[in-house]
Amino acid sequence: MVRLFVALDLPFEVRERLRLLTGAKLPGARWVPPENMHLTLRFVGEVDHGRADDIDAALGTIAARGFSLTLEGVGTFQSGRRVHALWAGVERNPALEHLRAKVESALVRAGCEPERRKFTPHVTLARLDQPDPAKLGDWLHGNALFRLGPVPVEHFTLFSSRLGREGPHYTAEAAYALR
Ligand code: 2AM
Repeated sequence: MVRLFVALDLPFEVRERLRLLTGAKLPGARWVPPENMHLTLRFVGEVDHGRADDIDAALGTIAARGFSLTLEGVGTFQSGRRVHALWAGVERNPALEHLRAKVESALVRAGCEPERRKFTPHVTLARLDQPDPAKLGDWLHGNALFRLGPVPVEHFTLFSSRLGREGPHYTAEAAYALR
């Protein structure tokens, strides 16, 4: 079995700029290291190797144009009253939505269950465990005007993920060009 997701990897300079948002003294935050930063198009989860091959083949048939995107703003994900992640957002982008829709139909063709959750494009910057509300508020306020772009998108990537004691380790299994 292998744990997969489809994502945009981010250019080195973009991850370095995002790194400047991380590392603040925010008790309860586990900051994502720059090498792990990405924009998820679709989480797949655990599949067997046969299904992984089908996914790779289906993603390989996608024809879509390259585009650019702009990262914009910061925010949090919450479940109930628990704030569990900090992210950088993405300016509205029809080309990104179009690519996401193509990835979704390719995965369904490859036998994956349809994704029912709404797509909220973001780059996760930290996972949170009971963060200090005042410090979290300061961080959100201090980075509210964050904006970075244009970021060129010339391919998308199928990643595998291994969960280790030090956090997840992502490996690019295949990249698919956009032209
Ligand atoms: P996140 O950035 O919001 O945490 C690899 O785990 C990627 O898949 C992460 O970027 C993660 O999004 C995303 N993902 C989406 N749904 C997930 C799930 N149920 N479990 C783990 N990761 C998920």
